[in-house]
Amino acid sequence: MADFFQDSPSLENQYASDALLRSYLRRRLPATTLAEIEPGLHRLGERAITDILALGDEAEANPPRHVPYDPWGRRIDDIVVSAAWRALDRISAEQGLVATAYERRHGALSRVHQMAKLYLFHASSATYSCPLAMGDGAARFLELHGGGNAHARAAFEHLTSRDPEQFWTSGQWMTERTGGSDVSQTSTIARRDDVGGYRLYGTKWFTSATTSQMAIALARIEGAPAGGRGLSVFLIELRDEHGALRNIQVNRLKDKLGTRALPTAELTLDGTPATLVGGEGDGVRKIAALFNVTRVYNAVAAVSGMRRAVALARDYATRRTTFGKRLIDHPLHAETLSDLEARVRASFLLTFRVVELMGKHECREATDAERAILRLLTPVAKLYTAKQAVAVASEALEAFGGAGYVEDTGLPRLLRDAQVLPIWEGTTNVLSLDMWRAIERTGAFEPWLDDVRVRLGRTAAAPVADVVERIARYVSETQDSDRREAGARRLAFAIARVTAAMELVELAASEHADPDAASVAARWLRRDLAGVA
Ligand code: MFK
Repeated sequence: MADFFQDSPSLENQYASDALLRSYLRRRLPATTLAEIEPGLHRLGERAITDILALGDEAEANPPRHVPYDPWGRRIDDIVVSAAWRALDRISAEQGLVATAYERRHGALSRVHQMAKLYLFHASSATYSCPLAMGDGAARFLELHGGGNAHARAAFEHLTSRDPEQFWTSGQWMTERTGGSDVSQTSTIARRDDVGGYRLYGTKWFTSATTSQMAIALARIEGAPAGGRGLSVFLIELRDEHGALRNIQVNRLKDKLGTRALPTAELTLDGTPATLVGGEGDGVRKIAALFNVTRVYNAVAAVSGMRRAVALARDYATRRTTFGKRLIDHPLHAETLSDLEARVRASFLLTFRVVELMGKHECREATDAERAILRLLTPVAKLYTAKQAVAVASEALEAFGGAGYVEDTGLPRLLRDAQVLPIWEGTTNVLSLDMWRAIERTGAFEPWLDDVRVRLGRTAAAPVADVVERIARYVSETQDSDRREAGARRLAFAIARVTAAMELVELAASEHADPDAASVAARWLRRDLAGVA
């Protein structure tokens, strides 16, 4: 019997081989800006398949460990992470994965630059993108609400530093045992101390990136009213000058389905010193500045993971022979891969539309209408891309047959790590309701509708026009709140698909389109818009 060994899939430079990313950047960035940043993206695209990938694999193979006591019985609650995890932190700082957004060297387009870097980094990073997401969200929160507070200013400088010795990431401590969705039930109490600060008492149930230097936490100042309005936002520096946790006990690390390199813990705060930021009360509204950033990271992470899964599946299809020809030459397999490619592209363009608006908003260049569209599309992009990420990862694993189900291929991780994306940072249903909140409280639907109609006037996309009018009728005719709630997810998906359709069609029609842009847009209009509203 002849020996047969299957070639393993391999990856090319993640920037050079990503035709969509490159055509998107050509279209969106002035030529001089692209010329300036492209060498860095190319280098990062190479590192994403060499040293960063190796570090991500090493961090995954050496997950964090909780060491509650030192050898002599003192409670220390050390969380030991791998050298690789620490190296990913250094690389994040040096690459300016957060700093790029705040230096604003390219004005509003700095967010596009930064998220393009994150997109290249995430899939190789064993989800180091999580501490970065929360650090970036914390930076944005402090930028908006920090005022003249010296702690807040110092923390902002650390979060946005490129110096690995100075760089901080942050936790985001909202979730308690009562749940991650209804944070208005937060039971952590803040008591005033005698030096003008606060001490926090309570249990935080799901704190990701617990090795970060700081955290942004919700707590209720003693005597404040119940509900979200009675909550305030606090900045915590986790360790004292000797490195000891400040009255924080690590109860245990979570044993999670995926993101295994990422330390996620249950904590008890027992008099933890904290700085009130942004004044008393309205904590949920204020911390939204943070979680609206992490939701965009979630979407970028989703498209990054999808891109990786499809890149591997596509490469494998050129190496694997079945029934007398390569997988890629079987029309049904090729059709399956094209379908996945369309979903990645739609998700990417939807996400980067949000990134563009976010950059404009942060640089105070967004119009009222653009701010409203940003408010609407942030939950929509998060929920839609997260669901796509799970579906695409699952289909990509299937494209490897049994190998996709075997751990040492590294492939099952794609699915395990995707599954967190619809869960954290707001589930699909919670975010669908957030979309309605944006429509009802911010009047965010009409600006979106007007924008799509204007763009439709410039582009031939009849199927989109038809769906848009059905969505408009649905929103104006659905007044009953139970019916609104029950249909929220379908509406969110419809808005996502239409927004993606516009982006796909416009990119295909532009001089910067890559060779696949037109066929992907046509596929989207023919197949993926059908029956959405
Ligand atoms: C790689 C990617 C990495 C990501 C890493 C993350 C790891 C971290 C793990 C976690 O921490 S997961 C925890 C995540 N938890 C959430 O995201 C919370 C999910 N739940 C919600 O989002 C709920 O919708 C919400 C808690 C906001 C509902 O709370 P309430 O108290 O019922 O909200 P309410 O009363 O409707 O709104 C309070 C105020 O906030 C209102 O403002 P006003 O008082 O001025 O009217 C709202 O308009 C405002 N608000 C709510 N959501 C907003 C918002 N403003 C802007 N944007 C939003 N999205």
